[in-house]
Amino acid sequence: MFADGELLNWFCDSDTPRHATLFDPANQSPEEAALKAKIVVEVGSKLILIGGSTDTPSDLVHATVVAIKEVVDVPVVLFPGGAHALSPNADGILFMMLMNSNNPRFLIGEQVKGATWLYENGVEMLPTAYLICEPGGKVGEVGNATPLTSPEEVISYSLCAKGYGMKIVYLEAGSGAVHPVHTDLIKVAHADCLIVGGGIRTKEDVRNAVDGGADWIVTGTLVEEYEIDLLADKLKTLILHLHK
Ligand code: 1GP
Repeated sequence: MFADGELLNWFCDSDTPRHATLFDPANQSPEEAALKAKIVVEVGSKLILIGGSTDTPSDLVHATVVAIKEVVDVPVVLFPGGAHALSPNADGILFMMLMNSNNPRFLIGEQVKGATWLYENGVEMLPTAYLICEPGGKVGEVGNATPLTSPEEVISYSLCAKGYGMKIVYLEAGSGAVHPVHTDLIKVAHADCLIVGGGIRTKEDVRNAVDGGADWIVTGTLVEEYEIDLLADKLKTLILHLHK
């Protein structure tokens, strides 16, 4: 779909905020994920992210990527919990450093494990600073992160990411978080391309993130919670509020 290096340009180059849908392959069959992916793209989602907890095997991730790629015409990008949850058919990967982790495994360990495989399989790596913000949820616990709570911390971490040449910063409240990342944290982040996710459920949540400067809004739990017939309407409303 993209020549090498072009996915990053596409990812970062937009005048308007966009919506991404996250699927965790552990939470539904590849066929069900594909059915839902088709719908979310039809109502305006511009990117499919394929997540994966620390124990999701690569074959399930791969089957989900393959099934979804058959039915959508938007990029399908990995958003993995580690070097075990990869697929050569993905268009790219959020190649993340969980910068506020206290465990070297999430700072550099999993990345080193996966880098050669990704290079050899031509999966474009999108350099991404992954910052867990309060409340942080399960990913904060598993990733052994100290969630960011103050604008000063977000400024320091995002400038540090800039120094490393990372164009993408992902502010994460945690999947299913009780509340999304606070706007005060979003609006101070330094990033060419800012992703905000975790706990986004309402149009107000979407507006808060966009008004703070988000380029991408990610929702995951929502797609899993809604049955196929209600999903389109719910998501349509959220996507509409990206541009209000
Ligand atoms: C998690 O940001 C994503 O990594 C999505 O979060 O599941 O709460 O939508 P939700």
